[in-house]
Amino acid sequence: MYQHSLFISDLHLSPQHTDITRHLFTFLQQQARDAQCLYILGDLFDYWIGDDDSAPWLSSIKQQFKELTRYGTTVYIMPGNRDFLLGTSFAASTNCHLLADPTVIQLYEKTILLKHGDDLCTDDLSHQKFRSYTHNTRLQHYFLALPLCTRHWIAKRIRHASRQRQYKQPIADINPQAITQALQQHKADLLIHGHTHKPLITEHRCVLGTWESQPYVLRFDQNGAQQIGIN
Ligand SMILES: [Mn+2]
Repeated sequence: MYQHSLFISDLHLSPQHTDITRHLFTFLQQQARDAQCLYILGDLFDYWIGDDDSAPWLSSIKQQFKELTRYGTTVYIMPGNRDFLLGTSFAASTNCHLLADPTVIQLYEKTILLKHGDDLCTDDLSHQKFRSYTHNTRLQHYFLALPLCTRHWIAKRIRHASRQRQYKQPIADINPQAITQALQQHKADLLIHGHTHKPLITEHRCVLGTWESQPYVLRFDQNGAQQIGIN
């Protein structure tokens, strides 16, 4: 079998949506095992309060990722705007590799820029302001020092406010100029990102879909990118 890579993002896993976790496990136990690499481009989790969260529902997820790596698939995880606190302990416990946003990879002689995508929504000023707080390492340090229950409480409050905001105003789209600039800056042929929940495959841009309605998997091989279903 020739080699290929798979890309997913925006699963928004949570203990409430067990159907998405079930789809993920099916995928990790089947198609993902045949791939050379699996790239998760942000928002695997609906929110992440720190790698020390030992909630029982997380242990089977970690186990499934670890199991996949035993089959020889290399798994890369990029934190998104929801799970930006995913860290090295999570990576170690799952045998996955953390990916910085942005990351540039080479696949089949193409230079591919990987991003979550939220920082390309430059028209959404309130998100960019919020992002500057969440990426402040000192604030992250203070947050992670709080007791788990307090962190849960804060994360739920933020999620609630964000959902109410999205109800009034859907997730902003990427600024087209920001895409061109990012491609030029990284001398990349193709940008693959998630976040907007508006799947798209074009010559220079692939947008991954959210798993909230149904699983979305992008396969990339020597023939280029295509969406595949899960069994
Ligand atoms: Mn996102």
